[in-house]
Amino acid sequence: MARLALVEKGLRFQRRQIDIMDTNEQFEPWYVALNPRAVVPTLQIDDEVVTDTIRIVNRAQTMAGPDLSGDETTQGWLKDIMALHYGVLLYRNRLEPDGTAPQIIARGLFLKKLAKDRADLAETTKARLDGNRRFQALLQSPDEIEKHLDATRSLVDRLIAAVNDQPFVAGKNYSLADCFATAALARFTTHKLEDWWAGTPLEDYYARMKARTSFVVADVVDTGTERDL
Ligand SMILES: N[C@@H](CCC(=O)N[C@@H](CS)C(=O)NCC(=O)O)C(=O)O
Repeated sequence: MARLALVEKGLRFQRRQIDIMDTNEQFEPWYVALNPRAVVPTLQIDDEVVTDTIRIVNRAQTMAGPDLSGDETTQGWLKDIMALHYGVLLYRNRLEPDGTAPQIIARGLFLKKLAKDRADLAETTKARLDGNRRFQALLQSPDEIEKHLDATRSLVDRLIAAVNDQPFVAGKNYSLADCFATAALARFTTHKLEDWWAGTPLEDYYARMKARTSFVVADVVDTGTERDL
């Protein structure tokens, strides 16, 4: 989402990939100094450090380049698309019969060790361990999983309605809402959910977004596994 906004804005930037899967680079002291919650993404502009995707894209929007502000619905779209539980989509098909996910359990063990080894990260690791426990409980509840799937599907339905009578999600012009919608649709495609919008105006919309140079330049992927994201 952030990369798409920077590319669509025509900004030159240096990309630094943080490996949050294998080496857990997000907890390296140099990165935590930039992003105290130890999450991606982070944008640095000279001495200014911006964290949180919505803040990053809005900051990018203030810079020179095309106006990506869209209409009065843009900020609502950013919030709603960001609020979906992407982890549920990723792990719901990888559960053991008892509803546990090996990757989430391994993550819990990693975080416990990190909490022991890195007193400097006490607050961060505590919040993450709580989140990990909540996530494990959620994945063991089919009703909860269904609730998040329903929320995702409702958002897709709202996107279908939005692009039914206008070319872009937030009006006549390409906006930040399209950066978010494109990245979300790419993720849903990775999880093989394209049937949700097949034969609707959103199919044509996503094809148009994929045909934009930014899709390739920002390295948006809609196939493969989470390691390819
Ligand atoms: N709403 C935050 C979410 C940040 C976030 O949770 N990032 C995830 C990846 S999508 C992350 O860095 N996770 C690292 C980890 O789980 O340790 C934002 O937009 O910046």
